[in-house]
Amino acid sequence: MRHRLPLLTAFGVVCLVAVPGTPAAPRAALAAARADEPRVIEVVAKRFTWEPAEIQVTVGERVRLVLRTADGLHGIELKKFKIAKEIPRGNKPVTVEFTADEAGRFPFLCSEYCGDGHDDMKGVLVVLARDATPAPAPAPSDPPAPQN
Ligand SMILES: [Cu+2]
Repeated sequence: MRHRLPLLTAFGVVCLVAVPGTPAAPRAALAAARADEPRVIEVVAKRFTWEPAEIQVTVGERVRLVLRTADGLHGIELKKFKIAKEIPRGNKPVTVEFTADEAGRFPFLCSEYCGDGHDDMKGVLVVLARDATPAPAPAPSDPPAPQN
């Protein structure tokens, strides 16, 4: 009966090898994280404009605005998405994040008085409906059915 032990050991090794490898879960999680990454848009506030003054995103998109001032203190106010944030002097940007969950044109303005042109310091966030973006040409359909 001594010869049985090596046989059992061999059987065990085969079983271990036959167990399927770990599923690609980490890879899937990484892909999901990438899909959640916000669209990052850099915006510069300066007397008395926004650059860019028009920001375009697509409805449903997660948006991160990285805001910087080119001169003194400004602030962004985008009521539609409940955004109000000071943009302090200096090179350090401030960020705001939101989900553009409704299509339309939404004005934003400067919330900190910055001089004579302050009231003209307006921008607009354009949230495009999904079907408003140019779609790729449709793939050629199946050949027409034979006519009888
Ligand atoms: Cu201002």
